[in-house]
Amino acid sequence: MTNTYRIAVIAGDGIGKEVMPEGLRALRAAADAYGFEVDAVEFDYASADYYLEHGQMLPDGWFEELRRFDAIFFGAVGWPDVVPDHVSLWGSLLQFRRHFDQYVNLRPVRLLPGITSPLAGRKPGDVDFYVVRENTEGEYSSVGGRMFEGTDRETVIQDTVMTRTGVDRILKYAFDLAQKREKKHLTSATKSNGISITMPYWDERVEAMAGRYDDVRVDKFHIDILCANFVLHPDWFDVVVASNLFGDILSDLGPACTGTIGVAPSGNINPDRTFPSLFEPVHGSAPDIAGKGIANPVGQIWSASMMLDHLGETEAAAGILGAIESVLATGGDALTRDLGGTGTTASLGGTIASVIAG
Ligand code: GGG
Repeated sequence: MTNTYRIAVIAGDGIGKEVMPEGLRALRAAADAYGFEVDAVEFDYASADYYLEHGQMLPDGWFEELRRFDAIFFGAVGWPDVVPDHVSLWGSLLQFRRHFDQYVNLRPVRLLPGITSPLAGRKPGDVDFYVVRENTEGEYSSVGGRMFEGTDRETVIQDTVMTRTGVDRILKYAFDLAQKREKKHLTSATKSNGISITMPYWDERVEAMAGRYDDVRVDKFHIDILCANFVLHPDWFDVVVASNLFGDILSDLGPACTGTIGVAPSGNINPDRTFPSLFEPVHGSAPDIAGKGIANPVGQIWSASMMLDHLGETEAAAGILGAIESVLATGGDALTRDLGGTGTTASLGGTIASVIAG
């Protein structure tokens, strides 16, 4: 019997609307080539256009509507000329992550063939690691407030929230991942000298978890020197686990060190599968290049590969990644400008889809 996957498609804002058609083209090419079906339903919410019309980012019934899907395929959110960035993010993507308990944000960092790393002398294979970002709490809390607004005593407070359940479950995911990999090496990021309550707590939980994984080598770094080491020694890393904010920063820095953030994918994963997981490129809506048709679609296409892997279509997932690698390695006119080519979003997406089709 042929498997059919129900996918909720939300392109969002800016270049999300341009890279999403290429993600779908790759997904459909993989479905034809590997023998499964995709039932993709597109939604216009989680976008500035929807906000302009409705005064909110999501309709009231979004949770019941989206929970019935096997996965959510997402583009990008943010159009600050229309909606302040914190309103659009908290009104959409962060609701999905929290209500669907997508507590793992898994972000591969890999130097792909054909891409010149800005780091001298690095070649594919030298840089191949995962950032595992805590995705439901931490610094991304809405706990806090403003007082004495408009006076000299104006005061602004925002708390970081770490729960034992929240910290332990992301550490367990990261340790399990490290244990499955060849290097079996886990790096934990904190800033426990300066942030003296939550970050030492994270370190304590790392120590406790490490006791259950004798075969995993553990390093702990402060975030500042860790950023320096991403640039100086990206080959040191295997699985890097970090809080919500630090993980977000590291997962932009990592792909930048591998040439372009345009290729970076991510999975917002609910490992317990109680709700759908969400797959999206790491990049945002990029208002500076939106509407020009030049955005790199690889992050969206690679996210389709991660989504299929999560759904159990591992051959198709590998097929998409293989097609990305072979097109990038061959180079040529189809590549977008950030990859040194002269191509468009559609030319690169079309070339990758035709390789997937075989
Ligand atoms: N496709 C990812 C996206 O739209 N990101 C917008 C953004 O600012 N995200 C912040 C975050 O991932 O925490």
